[in-house]
This record gives sequence, C-alpha cells and structure tokens, in this order.
Amino acid sequence: MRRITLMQYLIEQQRKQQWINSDLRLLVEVVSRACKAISIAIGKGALAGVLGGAGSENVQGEAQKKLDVISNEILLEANEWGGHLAAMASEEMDHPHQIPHRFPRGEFLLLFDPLDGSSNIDVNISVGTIFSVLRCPEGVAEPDEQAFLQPGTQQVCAGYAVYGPSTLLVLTLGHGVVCFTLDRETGSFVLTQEALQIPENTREFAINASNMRFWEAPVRRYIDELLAGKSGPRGQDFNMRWVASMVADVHRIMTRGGIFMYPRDTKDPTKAGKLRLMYEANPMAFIVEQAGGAATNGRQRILEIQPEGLHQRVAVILGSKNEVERVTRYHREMML
Ligand code: P6P
Repeated sequence: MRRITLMQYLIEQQRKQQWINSDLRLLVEVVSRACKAISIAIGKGALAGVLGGAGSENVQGEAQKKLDVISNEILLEANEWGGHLAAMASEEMDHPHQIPHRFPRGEFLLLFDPLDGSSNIDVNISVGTIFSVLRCPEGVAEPDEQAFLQPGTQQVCAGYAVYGPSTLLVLTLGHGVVCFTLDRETGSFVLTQEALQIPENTREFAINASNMRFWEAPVRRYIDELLAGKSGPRGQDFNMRWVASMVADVHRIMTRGGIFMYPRDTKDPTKAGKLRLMYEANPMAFIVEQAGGAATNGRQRILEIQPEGLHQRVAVILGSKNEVERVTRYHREMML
C-alpha cells in the first residue's frame, strides 16, 4: 500500500474526488493534530500527573477524569481559530461552544466525545476520541443546540482515534472507511488500511453481561442462543469480548467483525440506553455502515433517529450486518 500521510490523502480526495473542500480538509487535519496531542498526554500517564479524577462532573452527572477535561480543552483550542467551524459540542459541555467573535466562522458543526472510555484510563486500557461533522443550517449565525439536532444521515464526516498499543485514526468522508497509524517519529498519521470492510457474519459478541437481568426479551433471547453454542439453535460456538471502551470494541469489529450491543435496559427505565446518540452512536453508525456493517437501536436505523436533545442516549446494536439484522428482527417479532 502507498505510504501516504493523512494530509496527502486529504489533498488527493479534494483534488480528484471533490468529496471534501478546503474547510473540511482543515477540520480533519486539525482534529487529527488534536488527537496526536491527546495521545501524547495519555502516554505520559502518571508521569505527567494527569491520571485520576478532575474533581468535577460533566453534564451526564459522571465524574470527570483530568484527561477528560484536558482532551476537551485540546479539541476546543485546536479548532476554534481555523474559520472552518460554526460551533462545537462535546460530551463534556452542557451547551454548544460558540466560536469566539475574534475568529472567522465556517459552515461545519463539530461534535465529539473527547475521551471515550475514560474510566479505563487509570487502569491503562485503550481509550479513544470520537468525532462527528454536520453542516450548520443555512442562515444560522449563532448555532444553538437546535442547530445540532440533525439525524445521523446528515453527517459529512466521522471518525475516531483509538489510543492503544498504536494510535490509530479511522475516518469516513461518506465514501468508505480508511485507517491511519501514527508514526511517532515523524508525527504523521500514515495510511495503513483502505476500504475497511466488516464481515457480514461473526462468531464474536460484545455486551456487558452484568446487565443481563435488566435486558428486554429480544436481547435475552439473542444472547441465550449465542451462549447455547453448538448444541443450541445457532449450531455453533461464539466468543465474547467487552473492553468497556466503545472505541476499542468498535475498532475490533471494524478489523475482524463482531456485534457490539449496549441495549436499552430496565435498570433505569427513563434512559433509552447508556450511549449518546450525537457524538458516540451516530459517528460510529456512519463508520460501520460505510464499512458494510449495520447499526440500529433494536427498532430502527440509528442514523435515521431524529434527535431531540444534544445529550440524548440511545440503545446501540452495531457491527456484522447479518447479526444486527437478526437482533433487530427479534425486536420486531417480540416487542409488539
Ligand atoms: P459499562 C465508556 O464509559 C462508555 O461510554 C463506552 O465507551 C463503553 O462501551 C461503555 O460506556 C461501557 O459501559 O456499563 O460496561 O461500563
């Protein structure tokens, strides 16, 4: 494969395919640079005194880690000067972040989970950054929350960085999925995989099984069948993985297939799920579908959900197409 950098790849996409314009190219470059800075901050760990709690809570009422706050600041500072954005929204902020009036504004809205899986940081397990790009609605000069509430089908770009044994950047511009690996010596993201494809079948599932007693019947049926293995209705054995970092679990599925499930459960009936639609489920659903996979909430395609709130939660079932379709069919059959 050609060893080209992210910048070269983006310039080729702009020149040959007109899939992106200069502002979107700048956005991806700036976000990738922020992910490099986050990767460096994480890599220092205890040596830089960045582990542990920040002593604050985010809008979700979750205790923030120092690196949650640091990663959020890195993404805000990296993006606000470029003139490519109309506003930003983050898991770590109650309301959208307006671009300071001293900077020009652009056509795009950037949403992100700056450090997904941060509860794993202090135990040195892979974490990641997830981002999603929408267009700001025409004529909206001061984008408020309403400007962001667009279904996932409106995304023009989405990606994630996974901070693991190597730091990877996985990206879609709506025409397939590519993967870049951070070359720490040159500081460049280098193209290492083109046209990622998720196998339509799999024998590996990812779910937090400690919630089993709270699951709805279709999920219970599906998982029981997998656990029954060869002697059960599926006629084969399955394997389970659960990293508890969505980015790590999804990247495994992008690489070798699988099904990831964080279903709605009755533990807190007021919540439609644990994961957030706008900056976790939508970008991941876009990427997974672009790689030939599927993503639903058990009842409908995630990308077609009309958002009602910036931080709304959603059930997530995504990955190998034939397994996602089976779980979704069980919901249709059993949840009248
Ligand atoms: P649980 C991390 O907190 C996260 O938002 C996702 O990255 C991950 O898939 C999920 O929650 C893990 O949830 O309940 O297993 O800790």
